[in-house]
Amino acid sequence: MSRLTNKDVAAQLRLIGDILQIKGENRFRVLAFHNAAESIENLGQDIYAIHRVGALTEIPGVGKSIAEDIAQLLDAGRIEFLEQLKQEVPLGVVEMMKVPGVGPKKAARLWRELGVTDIESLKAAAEAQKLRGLKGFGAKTEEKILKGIELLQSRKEERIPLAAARPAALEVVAALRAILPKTTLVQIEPAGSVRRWKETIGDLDILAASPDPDAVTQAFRSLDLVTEVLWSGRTKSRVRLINGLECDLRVVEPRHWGAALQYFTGSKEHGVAMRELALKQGWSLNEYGLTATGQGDAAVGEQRFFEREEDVYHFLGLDWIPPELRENRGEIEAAQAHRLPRLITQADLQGELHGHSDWSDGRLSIEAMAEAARKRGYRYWLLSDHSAGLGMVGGLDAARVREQAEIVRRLNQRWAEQGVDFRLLHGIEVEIMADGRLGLPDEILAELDVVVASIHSSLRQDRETITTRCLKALENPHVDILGHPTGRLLGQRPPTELDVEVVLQACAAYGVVVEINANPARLDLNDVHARRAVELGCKIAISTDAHSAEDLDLMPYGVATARRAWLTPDDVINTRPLEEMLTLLRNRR
Ligand code: DGT
Ligand code: CA
Ligand code: CA
Ligand code: ZN
Repeated sequence: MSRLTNKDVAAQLRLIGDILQIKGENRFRVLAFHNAAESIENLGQDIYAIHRVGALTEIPGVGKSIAEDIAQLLDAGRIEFLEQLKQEVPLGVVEMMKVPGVGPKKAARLWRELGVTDIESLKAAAEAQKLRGLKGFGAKTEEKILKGIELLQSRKEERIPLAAARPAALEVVAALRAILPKTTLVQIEPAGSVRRWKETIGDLDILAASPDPDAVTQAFRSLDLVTEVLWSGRTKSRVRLINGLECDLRVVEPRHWGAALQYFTGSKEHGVAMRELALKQGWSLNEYGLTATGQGDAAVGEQRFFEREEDVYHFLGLDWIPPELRENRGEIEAAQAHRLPRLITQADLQGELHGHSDWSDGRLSIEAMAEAARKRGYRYWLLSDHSAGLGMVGGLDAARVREQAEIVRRLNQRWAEQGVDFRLLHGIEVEIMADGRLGLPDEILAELDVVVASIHSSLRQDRETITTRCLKALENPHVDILGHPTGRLLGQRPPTELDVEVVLQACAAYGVVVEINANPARLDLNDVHARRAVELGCKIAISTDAHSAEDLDLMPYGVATARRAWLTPDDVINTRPLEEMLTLLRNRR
């Protein structure tokens, strides 16, 4: 039997309460289960440890009979009473209570009188206008329920791009820091998928440490950024923000900060693996700390708390694991062997290798873009406007490319005379046309410092056609970098059918560098593909594909994707000084 968390136990008790509610049982009996669930979820201790010393009834809200249910669950993996209840009421009926506008009474009647057993059949019944036949239900109720189902289903699927979610989380954190003194708000950080820099976000999770949780929760609920308080207790609350995102806040005592941050950063899979590792060492790990199980050296029930997250990892014999790696993709084993990669950081980058000016679809002049890149500390920047052959207005033909070359030459000359350590590289983002030919002839490509090739047109070709098309382009010895390989736009356009594995193998064989496009709408390659690319022997370029000065500030999203792909500075060519980078490109085949 797998070990349950406090949260799992709470969920089972809550389910009992929910079923009793549908059965129309006494309100206080229902409340007893719901309160016990709440109390166990907020417990500062592992429930197994409490059970072992026979102290379940000492948990607030847990009486003798509920304690027996919990004991059954912990010892035998199931609660008899709940098993019986499940025979009586289908779980789908309980699920129906999640639909806004459907409470226990309605759910029970829909089930008993219409034979509706889950959300899907409820939807079908409402669409067939069968609800209005029931006493007390009208066309209005029907409509409301259908809307509720739609809302529920859209909410479930909707994930927000990180670039929309992350600033909101930081804003909440900053707003609370501004209101509360440091003595009240000892710590506060975004946790969950935002801290892991996952490319899309389900909801925001913010963790705070405070000796006065009420004050923090109060302040949180009354922020201007909050439109609706969805749920609020003393240490936990959930709100909707003005941008529509839902945001959880959890407040813990400062001595629990380390374990809580570890827990709420996730991912769930990483957390599960960490708990298994702790158990092997005789400790039960939860969001409060470690409790000795008695299987190791420490005495049963002995506890360890950690003010710093690093110390949780260190205590278990691991190096601290950067949040971007916490997806249970081998990071725990690597941390145990002290073999975690030295992940790339923004500071490692010396320049960028993909960007646009107003010669194609960028907003600024060549000089202004180059100056913007220089201001951000880069030593080089690749001007790579679109080529003709893309069916796009302003795509550059051979003559325009040569005109640009002259401008680039003059700018570089000026910086050299002024002793400025910056070099504007001249390149192109050449279109890989539908048949795999490139948008400009070879003799022009040969004149450029760096050639980025990418696909923007005929994106719906089938797998074989688009893969062959891409492979043909990669064979061209002038192609240095494959830009945003899959063409996806997060939340707007799916990736092309491209066979990424085959294309990455070709890139490795030809020495074509693969791009991580840092624009948060793209993040293309994604983390998984980028990791695979390096495994196959490819080098990576991380670039923002900037069309304006502000776009250059999107680089952290690209760096995060690279970090989630386990990349070191050595895997990325634009960490190299200019000459070394160019030599690498020249000698690659
Ligand atoms: P999201 O919101 O879908 O983008 O992804 P997360 O990772 O932010 O997930 P969320 O918001 O459900 O939970 C936040 C963190 O809390 C999660 O990363 C780990 C922790 N957590 C939540 N539920 C569980 C659970 O059932 N087991 C474990 N081990 N951890 C959990
Ligand atoms: Ca979340
Ligand atoms: Ca959450
Ligand atoms: Zn571009």
